[in-house]
Amino acid sequence: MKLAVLLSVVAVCHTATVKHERRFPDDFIFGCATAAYQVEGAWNEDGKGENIWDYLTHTNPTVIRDQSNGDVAADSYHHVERDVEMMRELGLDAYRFSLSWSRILPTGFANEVNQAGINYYNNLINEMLKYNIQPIVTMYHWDLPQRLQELGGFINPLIADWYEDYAKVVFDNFGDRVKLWITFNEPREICYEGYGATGLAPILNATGVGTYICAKNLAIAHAKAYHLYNNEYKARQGGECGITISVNWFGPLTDSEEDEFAAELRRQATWGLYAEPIFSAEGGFPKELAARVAEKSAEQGFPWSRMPEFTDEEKKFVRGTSDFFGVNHYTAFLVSATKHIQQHAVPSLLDDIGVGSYVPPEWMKSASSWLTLAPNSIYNALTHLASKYNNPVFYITENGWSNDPTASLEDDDRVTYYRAALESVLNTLDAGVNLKGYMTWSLMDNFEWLKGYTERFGLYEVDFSSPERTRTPRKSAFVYKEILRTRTIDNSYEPSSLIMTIDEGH
Ligand code: PNW
Repeated sequence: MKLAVLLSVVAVCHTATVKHERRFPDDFIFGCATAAYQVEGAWNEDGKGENIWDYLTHTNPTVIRDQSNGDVAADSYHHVERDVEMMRELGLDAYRFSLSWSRILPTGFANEVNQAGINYYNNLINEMLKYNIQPIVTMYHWDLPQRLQELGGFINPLIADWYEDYAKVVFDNFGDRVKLWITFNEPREICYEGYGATGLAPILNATGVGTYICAKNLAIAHAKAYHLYNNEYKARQGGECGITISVNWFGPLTDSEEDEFAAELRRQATWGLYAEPIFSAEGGFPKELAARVAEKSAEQGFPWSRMPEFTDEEKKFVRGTSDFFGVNHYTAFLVSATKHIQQHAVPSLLDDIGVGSYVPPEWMKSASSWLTLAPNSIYNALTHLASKYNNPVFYITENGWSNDPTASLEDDDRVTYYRAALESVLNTLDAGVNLKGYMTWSLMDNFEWLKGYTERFGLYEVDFSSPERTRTPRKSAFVYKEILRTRTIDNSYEPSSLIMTIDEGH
């Protein structure tokens, strides 16, 4: 017995001395993320107005895989205390959530402010601040007030003014306590999936046209909110304002010049379209992509390029308007100029670039068709962005893994994914990238857009059949908590049970 103890002590000391432990800096911000429509529920309570997801799910339920909706979702509107308790259990530094525009401005316009909506967010923010959990607030996560959609949504250039009016209400009400603002979550998903395809509301499917118009109007709306904050609030409130763009990694399938260029075109079409006007020195849309769309448009008989241009004045107004680069990162794809090419609608963004993409079968698969575990993809994406855009401050504002609703609480695949992702974060930090924080998607299971409740991303499982929407931590929650507590990744750590507690000081 004594010998066994001694041997295990020796073994522990031995591994501790030989293992070179890489640490996350003490001021590195760890958090979790959610979004209003996906968790809040209370879709028509206390004066909230209708938004495009209420409208889509109610009028066209068959487009949702399980015909569900976010009417109740995880019911976070009624569970502020429990949600903050989970943040304390995990020991989070920050929580990223989004504001529902139509909960705050039921008509979309700033003529009428819904005080009950303001109260809900005030309660949430104040409850978080009691425990030193920093609010990171997304001002728009895909839930446009339906009335504004009827006026054209992001196709109407007036969206920039409507958005600025909304931003003012938001800064006035919450800016005393919120120090990190994200104007928009994922312009690509708003503009491409929403306007250029059928992946998200309003499923407009204006292929080859809608995406580009939306991209320009959204950039200007973002810049208006940024300038408003910078000119009228920043000195007094002292926060930062930026944008979050989805940046998956697109590398070349081979090292041929053709594949390198194909990958570059794919990057420009997927995130350059949204990043370049804001983060590049020259401003405006990415050049090779703009040339390609102009050429294709001419071939197709359009009297103008389907991709609008920014005037010099607009370029100046938009460039440099982000205090940080928020990155939502999940996965990677390999891009080829000649292989894996598919047919696409004409005109469309994918037809414009005409490249193929490939996912090696050995990359671990999630419950989501687009999501695999790609090796070191955070490092690949962030080092690329850092060298392209002069190493701005970065936050990873989402990163996560989906599994099946029937999967066990012992979500080993998610644990594997998060450990690999966080190793890649450490590689990124070692390379000198100015990365300040990392947030998982998601704190809890939620309404996964057109996939309804069939794909689960939570560190906490939510029981959507219980009236209380009971939240239960998965194994990944314990592993994430241990990484935050120790600031290191210990691949051999196993939680002794799945019983969660709040550590002292949280
Ligand atoms: C994000 N991709 O969207 C969103 O911000 C969340 O609301 C969503 O629930 C989460 O990811 C999981 O899907 C993404 O194509 C959309 O790689 C598309 C991609 C990634 C994330």
